Amino acid sequence: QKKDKQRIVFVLGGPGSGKGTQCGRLVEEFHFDHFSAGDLLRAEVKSGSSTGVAIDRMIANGEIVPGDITIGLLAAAIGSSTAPGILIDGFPRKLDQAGAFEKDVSDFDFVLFFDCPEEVMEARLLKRGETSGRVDDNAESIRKRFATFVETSMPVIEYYEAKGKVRRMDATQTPDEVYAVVKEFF
Ligand code: UP5
Ligand code: MG
Repeated sequence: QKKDKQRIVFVLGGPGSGKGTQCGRLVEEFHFDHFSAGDLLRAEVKSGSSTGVAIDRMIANGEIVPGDITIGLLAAAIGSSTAPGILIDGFPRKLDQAGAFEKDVSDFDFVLFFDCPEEVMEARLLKRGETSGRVDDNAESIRKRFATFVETSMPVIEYYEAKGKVRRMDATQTPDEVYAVVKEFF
C-alpha cells in the first residue's frame, strides 16, 4: 500500500507518444519513482519465469497482459516506494484493470495523457526499432498495438475524462517543449 502523502499519477498515451521520455525528466526534477508497466513485464520475461514466455508473446502481439499479473508487479513496486510521488507509466490500459487497481491497490491523483497522432508515433517507433531490440517495435506489432490502444485503452481515458481527472497535452512537439507543459501539472 502506498504511504499517505505519496501522490500517484497515471501516465497514459499511445505507443511511442513519449510516456517513458517525459517520466524520465520528471524523475530527474522531482525525484518521483517511475514504474513502467511495460518495463516490469519485460523484466518478468527476462527473468525466465514460467509466465514469461506467454507475456513475451502477448507483448509481440500488442495484447494486454492479464491484470492480476501487471497489478501484482505494480503493487510490489509501489509497496517498496518511499518517493514523494509515483508515476505509473502505461497502466491502466483496460477499464476493468483500472477498476481493480483503484479497488485493490490505490486511488490516484490524475491521468497525464499524451495526445499524439499515429503517423508521428509510428515514425518514432520504427526509428527506435532499429536499435531497441523490443519484440514489438516492428511494423506488424506496431499496427496491433495501435488497434489495441484505440479499442481497449482509449475508453479508459474517456472514462476518467468524464470524471475530470485527465490532463491532456499535445505530444507532437520536441521533448523540451512537451516537458515545459508537463511540469506545470506538478
Ligand atoms: N520520442 C519521445 N518523445 C519524443 C518527442 N517529443 N519527439 C520526438 N521523439 C520522441 O518514446 C518512443 C520513442 O520516441 C523513443 O525513441 C523516444 O526517444 C522518441 P517513449 O518515451 O519510449 O514513448 P512511450 O510512450 O513510452 O512508448 P512505448 O513504446 O514504451 O509505449 P507502449 O505503451 O507501446 O509500451 P509499454 O512498454 O507501455 O507496453 C508494451 C506492451 O506491454 C503493451 O503493448 C502490452 O502488450 C504490454 N502491457 C500490458 O499488457 N499491460 C500494461 O499495463 C502495460 C503494458
Ligand atoms: Mg514506454
